[in-house]
Amino acid sequence: MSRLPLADEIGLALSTLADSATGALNPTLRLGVTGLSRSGKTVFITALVHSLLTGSGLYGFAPSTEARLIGAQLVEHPDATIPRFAYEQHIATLTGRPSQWPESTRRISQLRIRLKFTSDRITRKFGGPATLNLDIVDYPGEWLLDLPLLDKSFAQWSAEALARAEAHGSEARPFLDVLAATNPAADARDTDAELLAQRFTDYLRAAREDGRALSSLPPGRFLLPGDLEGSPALTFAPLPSGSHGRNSLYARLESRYEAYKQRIVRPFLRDHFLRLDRQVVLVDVLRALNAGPDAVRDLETALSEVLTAFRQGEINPLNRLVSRRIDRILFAATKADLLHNSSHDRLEAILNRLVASATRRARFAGAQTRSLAIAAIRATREGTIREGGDTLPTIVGTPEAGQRLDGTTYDGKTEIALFPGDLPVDAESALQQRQALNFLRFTPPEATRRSAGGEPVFAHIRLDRALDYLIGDWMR
Ligand SMILES: Nc1nc2c(ncn2[C@@H]2O[C@H](COP(=O)(O)OP(=O)(O)OP(=O)(O)O)[C@@H](O)[C@H]2O)c(=O)[nH]1
Ligand SMILES: [Mg+2]
Repeated sequence: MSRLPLADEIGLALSTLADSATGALNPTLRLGVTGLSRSGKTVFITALVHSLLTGSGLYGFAPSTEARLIGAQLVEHPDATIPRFAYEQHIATLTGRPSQWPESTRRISQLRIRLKFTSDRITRKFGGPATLNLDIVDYPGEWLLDLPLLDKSFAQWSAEALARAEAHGSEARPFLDVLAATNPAADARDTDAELLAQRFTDYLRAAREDGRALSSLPPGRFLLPGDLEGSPALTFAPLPSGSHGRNSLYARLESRYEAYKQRIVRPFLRDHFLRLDRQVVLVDVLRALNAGPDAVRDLETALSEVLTAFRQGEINPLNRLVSRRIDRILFAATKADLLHNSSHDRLEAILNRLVASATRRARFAGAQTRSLAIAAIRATREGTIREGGDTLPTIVGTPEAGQRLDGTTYDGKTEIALFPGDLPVDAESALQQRQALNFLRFTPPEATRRSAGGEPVFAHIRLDRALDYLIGDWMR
């Protein structure tokens, strides 16, 4: 991956030094939470913050079990230019009547939570409570898929993108047809650029929506444009290379591609990614298994591409000296509550298999990694049913309106117990499985349990362990 220009490097170095100067008194840990669209980022962060604020359900989080966690509080984030993670709004949605899942989010956002605790280090034990600022940054995994573009010229990226479009066939056809009728060497006209970009974006969207390609098609902002919708930096498309003049359509799109890299991708790298200390990558393995082997393969490619980003620190020697560096990565398979706990080990094994090459890279770059099957908020509970002479493990919950199983369409109000099926014992055969599995989506639970402070309590699976791995050692 390419280096930052020197001015950027120095700027980053200075700001990192400034961070660590104030950091001696109030250490700040920056935790990145990422994952492809709908992987569970918003629910994960909301549940994590909620359990820290209410001190509930944290049995596997050492500072809590050792009674060293004194309290947690949301505080103003020093960076006033980044949207705040809408924690209160998400909690209100989840605890409303009826309770609902939070809305899909499309932008980066962050939140600072200040944790007070007693250190168990002998050197600090008598020095009064310690403080840790935990900055949680929620950003789309699709943005990570853009980082490899920094190393690619327009010609290289175009060649790859066009080859992929040809292979995708029908979804790409309208784009390829417009492209065939376009002369890249002709004088540039905005209307041509807009039409090409529009068809190209439609194709990326279609490729994702049919469930086969979950992800691996940059540029990421074409699918999640946010405020940039319609701006020139997002109005380009791949073109076949050939001879062309300075005023040609080719030259125009090439310069927009470069603008996309410089104005969108690089600032994300510099201002966000390179400042993280820890990273959690959420993976919706079950959705990929639902969609079948093509989606699984696509997810695997996307994950290893996402993870090339984590080599950044290794490649850039100046960064290694002065900037923070991600030293722990947690891979979490989300929504484990859609399975009975007897299948959780298998889910972890499949996740391990999916992130194997990514893990090797990350470890090579000096980061520790771990994989966990989690549910940030359990939408189901476990039970058993008797069928014939057998007792089958079940999950009990309310499928979302419109979910279908064996010819029944659910209304979003009826609770059912179902045997969700087992994942295959062997991860490899789960990934090769021809027949798609069918995991239903469930409505969020009504939060009926209350903490000592009267706050709603959500059940979860291993959210506390995830937290312990991600921040526990900073609270020793
Ligand atoms: N059963 C169950 N479903 C979950 C859980 N977490 C998330 N979901 C489901 O997954 C959906 C997406 O979760 P979000 O947290 O919004 O995912 P996201 O990654 O923030 O999605 P975008 O903002 O669209 O990128 C939710 O609407 C729920 O249907 C969980 O712990 N258990
Ligand atoms: Mg979200």
